[in-house]
Amino acid sequence: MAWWKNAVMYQIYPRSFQDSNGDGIGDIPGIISRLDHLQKLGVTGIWLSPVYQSPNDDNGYDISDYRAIHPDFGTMNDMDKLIDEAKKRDIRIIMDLVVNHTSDEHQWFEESLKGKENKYRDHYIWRDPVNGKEPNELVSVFSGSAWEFDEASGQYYLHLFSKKQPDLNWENPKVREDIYEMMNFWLDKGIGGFRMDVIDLIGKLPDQMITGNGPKLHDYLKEMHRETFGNYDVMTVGETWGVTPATAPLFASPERKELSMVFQFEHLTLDEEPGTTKWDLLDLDFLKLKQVFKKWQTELPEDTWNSLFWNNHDTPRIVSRWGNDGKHRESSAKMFAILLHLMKGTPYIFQGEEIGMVNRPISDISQAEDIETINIYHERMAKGHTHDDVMRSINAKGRDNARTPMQWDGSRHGGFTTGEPWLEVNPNHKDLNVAGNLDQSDSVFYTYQQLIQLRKDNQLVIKGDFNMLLEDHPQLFIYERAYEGEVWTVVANFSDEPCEAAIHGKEEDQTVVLSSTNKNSYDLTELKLEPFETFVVKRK
Ligand code: TEU
Ligand code: CA
Repeated sequence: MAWWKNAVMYQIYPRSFQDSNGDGIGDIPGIISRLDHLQKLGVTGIWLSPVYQSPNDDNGYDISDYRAIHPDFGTMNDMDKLIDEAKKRDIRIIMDLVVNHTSDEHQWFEESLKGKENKYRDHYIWRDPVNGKEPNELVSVFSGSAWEFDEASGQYYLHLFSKKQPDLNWENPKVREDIYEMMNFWLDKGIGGFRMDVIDLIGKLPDQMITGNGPKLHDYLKEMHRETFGNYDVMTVGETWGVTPATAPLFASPERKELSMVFQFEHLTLDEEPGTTKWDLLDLDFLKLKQVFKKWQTELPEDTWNSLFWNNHDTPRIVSRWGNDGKHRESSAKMFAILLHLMKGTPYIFQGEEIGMVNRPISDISQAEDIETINIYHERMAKGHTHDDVMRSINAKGRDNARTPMQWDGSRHGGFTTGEPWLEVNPNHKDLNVAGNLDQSDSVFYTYQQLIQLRKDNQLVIKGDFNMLLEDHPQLFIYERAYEGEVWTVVANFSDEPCEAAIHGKEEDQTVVLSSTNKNSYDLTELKLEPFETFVVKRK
């Protein structure tokens, strides 16, 4: 079986993981110094958010040199050492591949700007004005038009993200050739694969207002597989915001020879008003959440692998979002962990999730760092929203919530840096940190460690069938995994209220696999569950 089907991945946002030289910015030597933490947790792959040369307009997702390490993070020698030190601990490094766009400070774009005759002009997407204005209505994810006017040439260039992130023109075979050459440079270093940033956008046809899932998208991915990672024992995971169980096989069915798996986001869009943006807040519909997970666990073809995640560097911390970051912080953090890690697919842990880190609210936009947040604040204030209304949306969904520095111990700045951190460490680090988790035998950390070990020890977790129970129950999230005559029942009280229920007939030969409240027996005919209490029982 492919190694990545047995893997548990850990995402590192390098800027916020561990600073080693006191400049307040996380770096690669800092990551190397924390590999033993990851080995103790039991993860087998690290998805490393970008560490390449970048002006940091979008914190590294605006790359100006794909083959150079940003000096804030260290040197290429440090990068080679990280790959090597991780490998010694049976951990592979998955690089972040950001090829829908580059930075406007990339040499290709600097050439492209020199004029219509330049050989790099068509590395990007240039269009003439229409009636003296932007070529069409395409908008940027980071607010405003997706077209930026260039006085010198009298043309607009396309940027689906910030204006410092011009979109590459994937219809140009030279672009594809240059990208594949860069990918092979990294593959030859022995990396474990790629996470592919907004990869469903590379088939865009901007003149037809097509951005995601363009007609040539899969031709490009097949070509990429053939020209690069298909020749190595590596994994690839595509970030595909609009994917469904019907279209996921187009990316991830092995016979397609494209990707290993994709990130789907359907569960993480349930708390926004349909057809609007993440800033238009909606309470979570719990029954819809269960239906989305059931769909993704049961409707994918047998050969199409799934990814599993609650958090990443773009999303608010799940404990704050749908759990309880007050008195039930630990129990809700354990609930999310148990529910996700016993499902079918490769789980991804975002840094700090393993200790139940939570959002860090701000009161003024000057405390925000993320371009997306800053832009939406000004856009909404200009449209007449109140400060409190916009700050409520930002505190609920802003990306800085995920990016506050890792909380290693209760010392100043949480042990993240001896300097001044680039982004404030959550003040709760005094009581919420790795060191404290390691000293507490029933901590969130040990729940994650136990779940990762269960996955390693039980093929049922990898291969078992999935069946949801009590789908319409308003509080309980219950599913079963069955494999070779063994059945595991996972029961979660997905609420901050106690819950009483009968969910099964009397089972004699069941044993408790895991309990978030350390109980060693459960009577499924008369359950009395505490808020967020989650447990797993097995029977033959
Ligand atoms: O994210 C894709 C993306 O669109 C996110 O920005 C997300 O949709 C948005 O934050 C939700 O409001 C990828 C990277 O993960 C993200 O960090 C980058 O900013 C973006 O692409 C551009 O590279
Ligand atoms: Ca540093």
